[in-house]
Amino acid sequence: MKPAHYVNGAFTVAGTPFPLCSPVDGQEIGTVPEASRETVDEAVNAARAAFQGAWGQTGTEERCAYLRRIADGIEARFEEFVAAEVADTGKPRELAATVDIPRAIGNFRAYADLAYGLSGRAYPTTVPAWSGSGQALSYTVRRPVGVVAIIAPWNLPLLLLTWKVAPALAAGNAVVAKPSEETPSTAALLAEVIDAVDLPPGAFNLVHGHGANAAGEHLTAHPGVDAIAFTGASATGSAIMRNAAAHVTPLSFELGGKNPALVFADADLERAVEGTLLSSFTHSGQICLCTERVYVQRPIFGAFVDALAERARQLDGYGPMISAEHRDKVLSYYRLAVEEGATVLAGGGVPVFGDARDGGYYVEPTVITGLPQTARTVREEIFGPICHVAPFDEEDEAIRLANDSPYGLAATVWTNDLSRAHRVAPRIDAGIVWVNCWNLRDLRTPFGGVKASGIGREGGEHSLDFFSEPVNVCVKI
Ligand code: NAD
Ligand code: 6OD
Repeated sequence: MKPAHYVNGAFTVAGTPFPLCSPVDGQEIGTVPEASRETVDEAVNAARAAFQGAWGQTGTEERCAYLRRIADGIEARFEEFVAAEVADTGKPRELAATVDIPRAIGNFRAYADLAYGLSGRAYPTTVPAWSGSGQALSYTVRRPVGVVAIIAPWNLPLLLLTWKVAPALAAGNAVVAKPSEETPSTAALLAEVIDAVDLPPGAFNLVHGHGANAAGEHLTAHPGVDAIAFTGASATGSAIMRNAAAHVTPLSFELGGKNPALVFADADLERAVEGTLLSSFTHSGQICLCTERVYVQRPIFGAFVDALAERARQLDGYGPMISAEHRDKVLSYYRLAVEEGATVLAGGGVPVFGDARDGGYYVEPTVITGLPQTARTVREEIFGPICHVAPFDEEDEAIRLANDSPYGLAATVWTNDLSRAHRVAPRIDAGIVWVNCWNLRDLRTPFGGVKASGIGREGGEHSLDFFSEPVNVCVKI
């Protein structure tokens, strides 16, 4: 694999190449060009020219047609996209083929529909005597923000990139996108699809490379960027914010999480166990929405924790951590948990497969108990297949424990008591609360976090709001 930058409608591999390694066996599978500051400049300048030129002249209908053609183009190369996502991330093919790539296609179709269906507001206004009396009409139109920088992480590479690219283009912006250095391949394929649908040159640009002191930082600190949409770690968000402050660049941030699950004694036990297995271990815990803290009401604590640990021990076919560095971070938390006094009920180490995967970055699905709420393992985002299970007695206590976190992205509530579900959900510090389910995503709904988990909301009209500026026009009649 040799992913290329896409700048001003042309592919280039300018820049020092760095190796791309498979997380499955650690072997090199390709090289990626590191975009220099000059390449980033070219991309931003191309985006500006497109915004002021042909792309800026397009109407909503035309842009929505482009989005639909991009969706069709990904669909036509579906297997290639799936293979590239699996190669970069090591995730099970099933996940890429049922979530990542279909959702990327869905993002373009959803934003074509949403942008086409948008309407402005109008306010008939009575004109005061001092202004001449009579009537006026105030109405709101949207205009694109301009050149937007989009920075994506490695866990759901194409899904999360297109979740921003689709609304940004739909709203009429010109885009410079940077995927994670760990997972550049599906973004590079997306550039090929976009090239094939003849989007005006410069409307979409793609640069590859690292973050700090590299392409990501050159892009987000660039004075020619009018808005930044970023998904990644909270610490990276702080670094981007510092750079963005210099130009007061608007930000949309989807950041880290330490998501709680609350399991009440009235819940369907089996459903709660299977749901928690899914929410803690899907993609080996490398989804920002994954559960890392489980609070279970005391009467069912023993039965729940035994069943969850048993099911975690049975898991197979799971994927690796994205990199050796991330595997080492996750394993350092496995060790820390024990040092902090945890009881390990399942996993806690590195699996031995007896094949090429032993050269990869796997860790075991892990269930622990026995830590105080103050333990670092319970407070810090690990982003791996581990959850800590603790008991609680009262509903208020469960809510207090859930909210006792610097993060506030997502939460899951397991209960058969309808009143309890409605009572508890809005009291949790989170942007998304699932009741008796997890990661059920209607693309029209708001998505985002509170506290250190983010700034703003994406999803549905929220993304279109970020990627456009409302202008109020007041006409005296
Ligand atoms: P990361 O923050 O290390 O990297 C994300 C992206 O930012 C990459 O493209 C990287 O190159 C770039 N980057 C890094 N430093 C930068 C800098 N100083 N300036 C500009 N760009 C920079 O995150 P990651 O390791 O790729 O992803 C895992 C993290 O992302 C976890 O914390 C996870 O919770 C979070 N995440 C959040 C969401 C969400 O929707 N809230 C979704 C997925 C992942
Ligand atoms: O499904 C989505 O729309 C979405 N934004 C998922 C985010 C997952 C974070 O890792």
